[in-house]
Amino acid sequence: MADRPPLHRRDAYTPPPFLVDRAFLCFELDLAQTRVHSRLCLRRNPDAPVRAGLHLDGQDLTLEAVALDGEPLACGRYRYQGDGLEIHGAPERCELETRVVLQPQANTALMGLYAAGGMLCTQCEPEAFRRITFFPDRPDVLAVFRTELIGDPRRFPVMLANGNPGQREVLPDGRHRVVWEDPFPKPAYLFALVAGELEAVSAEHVTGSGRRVPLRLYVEPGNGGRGGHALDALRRAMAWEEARYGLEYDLEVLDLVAVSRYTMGAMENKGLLVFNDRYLLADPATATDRDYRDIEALVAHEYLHNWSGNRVTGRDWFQLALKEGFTVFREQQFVTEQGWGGARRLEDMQVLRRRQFPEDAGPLRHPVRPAAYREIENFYTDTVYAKGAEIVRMLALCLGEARFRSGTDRYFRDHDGTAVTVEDFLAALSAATGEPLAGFLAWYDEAGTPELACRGRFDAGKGVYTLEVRQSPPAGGAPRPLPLAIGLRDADGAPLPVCLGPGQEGADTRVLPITESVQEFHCHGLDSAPVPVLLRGFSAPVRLDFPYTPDELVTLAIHEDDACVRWDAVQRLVVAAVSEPGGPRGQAPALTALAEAFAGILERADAAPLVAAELLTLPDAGALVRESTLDDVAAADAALAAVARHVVERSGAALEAVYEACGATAPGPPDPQRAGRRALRNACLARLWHGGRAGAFERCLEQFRWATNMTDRLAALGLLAHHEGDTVAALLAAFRERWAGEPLVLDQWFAIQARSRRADTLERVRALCADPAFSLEAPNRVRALVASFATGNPLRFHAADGAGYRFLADRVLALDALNPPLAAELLRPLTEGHWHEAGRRARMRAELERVGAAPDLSGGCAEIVTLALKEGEG
Ligand code: B3K
Ligand code: ZN
Repeated sequence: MADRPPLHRRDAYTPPPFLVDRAFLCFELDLAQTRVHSRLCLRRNPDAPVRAGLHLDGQDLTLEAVALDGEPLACGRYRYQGDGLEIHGAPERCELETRVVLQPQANTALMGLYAAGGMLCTQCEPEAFRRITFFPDRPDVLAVFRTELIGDPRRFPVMLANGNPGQREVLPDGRHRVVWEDPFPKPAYLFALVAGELEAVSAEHVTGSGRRVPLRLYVEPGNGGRGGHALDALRRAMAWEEARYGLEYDLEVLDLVAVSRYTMGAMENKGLLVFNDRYLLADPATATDRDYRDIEALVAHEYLHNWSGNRVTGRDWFQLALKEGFTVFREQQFVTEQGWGGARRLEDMQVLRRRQFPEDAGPLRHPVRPAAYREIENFYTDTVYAKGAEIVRMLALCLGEARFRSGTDRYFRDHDGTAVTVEDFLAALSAATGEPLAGFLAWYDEAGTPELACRGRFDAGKGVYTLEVRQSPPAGGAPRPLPLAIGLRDADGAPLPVCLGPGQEGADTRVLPITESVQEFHCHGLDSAPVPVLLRGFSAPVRLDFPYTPDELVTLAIHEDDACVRWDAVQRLVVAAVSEPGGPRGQAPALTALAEAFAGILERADAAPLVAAELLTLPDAGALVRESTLDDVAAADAALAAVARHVVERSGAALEAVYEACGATAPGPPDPQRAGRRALRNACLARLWHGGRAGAFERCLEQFRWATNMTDRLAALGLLAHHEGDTVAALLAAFRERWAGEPLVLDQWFAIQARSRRADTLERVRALCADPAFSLEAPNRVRALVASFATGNPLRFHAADGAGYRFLADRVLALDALNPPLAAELLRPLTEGHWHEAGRRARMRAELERVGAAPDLSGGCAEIVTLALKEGEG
């Protein structure tokens, strides 16, 4: 294994020795060789306790010249090695000029400045500005940037950077020059530039205070027609933030750019949001409902970062959740309030339960605010993002809407233009509300998922139902504060008021403040023992233990209004059904109850079709292995198949009826109703297919042939692709030919085949790796094929002989030389051995060891291998 990167510790923070007041950058753009001139106005930081020397981060830069206060520096006055530039004897205030050369076209890591097709773009978060020029590349150094771009007008007719557009001119040599001024101090990770032949789609937002802000979305020529949905979402997000948080956009223009070669989803650079084109461009012919929804959410997310992240940023990367958790929470609020309601909250819960809880229980677990890291790229995780958002949600729920808003007002006002910590955030909320919130620090600083064990007892004489709540914090820590939202229902599912004191007014939902290890709550005025509805709206990210009977779960699954509670009830029934003694056939009560729940869900599916679609979707074998006592994927898959058959035996006709009733829907951007009908229809189709309903294959064929939109077409093709034979082979070939010119659709073609249940899928995936349309240099394609196989096909990825693991490890090794962050992401499924029986566990471990032994392994992959192997030893 290569040398591991050093360990960074949160408690070792020291303020930067030098600050940068102004940064003047000039780029002479060229795909092969870009020259960067930088002039930094530096000054010693009066708040730095130690008088350390001047060090600027820099990586893989070809240094051509360096000057201090106008004088070229002799060799002995500076040292450029490995991680940056050391200036000896720098005065208290100085101007440092450097000139470096970059090779964007050779940059396959897609960090820093790189070429994507014919255009140039940047990605700097977290630590890639140092691949562009020398700079104190840490988020607590905020500078005012002026960026000058010079380029050939034929190759780079459009040249964008952060801030407001300034002077523009044609130079005597024919190149053109554009100046961008960003008046807001920002850390280097928010720097961006984009240049190329791009087409703009424009719109406008008029802010609450009456400023007209032109919005421009830049795409490759010909793609202009696909930007409408993103621009519409952007305008809604801008208006929403003004109304909900009282915050306006602050620059004269706002630009968004779609890039086809982009490792992540998007980036919130100040005034210049850059997106993976998959999350920006959509038209009714090629995009699925999922695509439309992802675009709406991500455009809002990046926009909302302008305040939660840009105007107020984090002091160091340990505080990443300060901007990400808060922004994900605000994105969730926005999407929910755009009409997606409970369906979005259910998705949030699924991310926690399906991805974050396992992460928090595995070898890569870490606190929302880690105590230490080696490679910060490895910490853009569900824990930081999704659990980080849950903490903010709990704070908002505990404080109530108005008080939470007064707290966020205070936070943005007091910390505008600075880099702060989680403590500062909690202190601002506390100061504005008078509420002590320090207890929430444990949520940020301790890993693991707390468990709430609830027990109820009914005193028929008094008509009182007592709920006892016991909290077990992970690793035996102190109890954490959390809001437990509860309701009550009678045995038929009718809602009962919750009265927490004799004679008190009842409410449908009450939020119980949990602060101790054991607490009791008394619900008064009841005639009979109620069914408790616990954790409504998934009010806290905890595991819930309650001894529900199968009948009670059926009641909740069918009659409860809250999507999260309903989904939880169905999952409990599924886990119970596959674990029942004697297998899932026969007189098994959980299985019978599950079938009854499905029948009831289908009956009232109309009311919330998106939610119903989720309720009717069974977990896959991988999720089941994590959530039940089964540890053999093949056995879990077989158990699920048996459950699916039983459900279809009981509800086949109802599934067909709902399928037909949803009917074919017109194409077009999905509103919740239209998307709901399509999702429900496709969930029914999947159930019929998995449950072996006669005629299901033909129904899939029919839907595929006559689909008017990509959502229905891909749903059908995804099921058909499980089949061998000429009919399906011909369909797949025709689909590929029809959509060959649409990379985003072609990604789906790769993904569908990677997820196929066919016994020869791994062989076919290997063959697809050699397809001319596949490239390890295209992140979207790599995810479509390799990640879809490793995370979307548990049955074949976890083949007992370990061939799936070997395949993944080989791809990781090949990719690591090109794009280390993506390689580290792909490696993660190999760290999940602890869920599996000994054979698979050993095979995963062997592959991890093989990856770990690679001589030039990146620091990111090395960190993951080390953590996973260390855990296995224990
Ligand atoms: N802040 C970026 C993520 C950067 C990831 C670097 N590997 C996008 C976002 O969360 O909005
Ligand atoms: Zn973000």
